[in-house]
Amino acid sequence: MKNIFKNSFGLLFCWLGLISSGQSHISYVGRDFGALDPTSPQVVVISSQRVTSDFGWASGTDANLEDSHKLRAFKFSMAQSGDVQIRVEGISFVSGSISYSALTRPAFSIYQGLAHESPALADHDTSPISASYNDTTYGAGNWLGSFRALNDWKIGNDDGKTFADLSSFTYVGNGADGSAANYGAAAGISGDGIADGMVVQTLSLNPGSYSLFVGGAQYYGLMNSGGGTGSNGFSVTLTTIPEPSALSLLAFGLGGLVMMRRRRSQFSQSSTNPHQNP
Ligand SMILES: [Ca+2]
Ligand SMILES: [Ca+2]
Repeated sequence: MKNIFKNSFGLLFCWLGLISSGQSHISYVGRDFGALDPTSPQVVVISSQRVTSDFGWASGTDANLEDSHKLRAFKFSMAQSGDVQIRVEGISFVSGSISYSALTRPAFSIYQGLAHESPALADHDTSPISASYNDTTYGAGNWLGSFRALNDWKIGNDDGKTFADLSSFTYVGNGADGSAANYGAAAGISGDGIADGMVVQTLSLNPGSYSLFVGGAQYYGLMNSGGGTGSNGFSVTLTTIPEPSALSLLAFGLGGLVMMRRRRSQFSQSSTNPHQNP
């Protein structure tokens, strides 16, 4: 990780104020949270991000999927299992002479697995192997892209020859700003009920490598009026939530009992037998 410093609360902060490039194939460049240690408090922020629509995530909840270019991919790893809080917030920001408005209804999904990374070619929705897989899996032409917000999905690069060459994303969980009134009626959406431009969810994660996809949750805006496009800004914050394990609590409790008994026994020996150790 880069630019690491400790704040006054002793938490580890890593601020990557990186401006991502324009619409591109799946990439984690500038969007790598690094290795998270769920046994210690850690906060990692990646800000000044943007997506090209306000509906990309929500469109991935229905039967015809969505183009993954309408989302942003991030990655991180976990050496051991633990709880991680994911916070995605729409933010407006200025980069150079361009002003970006805030993503109005942010949402995210987390998957085990990573996309191809350099030096391999980047994965994208219309590579021959992606198209072949989507036609076979979802029905010929019945897909806008490869992204699925609430299920496993696969996508490949232009070098892919067989389905074994595809990158696999195994669905873990999601979080969405607002309610069904904005993100639609698909089953399994973890809405936060308050449409305020921010979503926070805590997920228990197993060890492994993870991809986090962020996009907009304005499903009915898309259905009714074609959806909002342009640049929609947001930031992502990952916070580890350490928990003392049941085992360490037990060990702590037993240790305390042993200490108390030892002290009690020393006290009773010294008070009842004052001349034993002259
Ligand atoms: Ca769709
Ligand atoms: Ca919210």
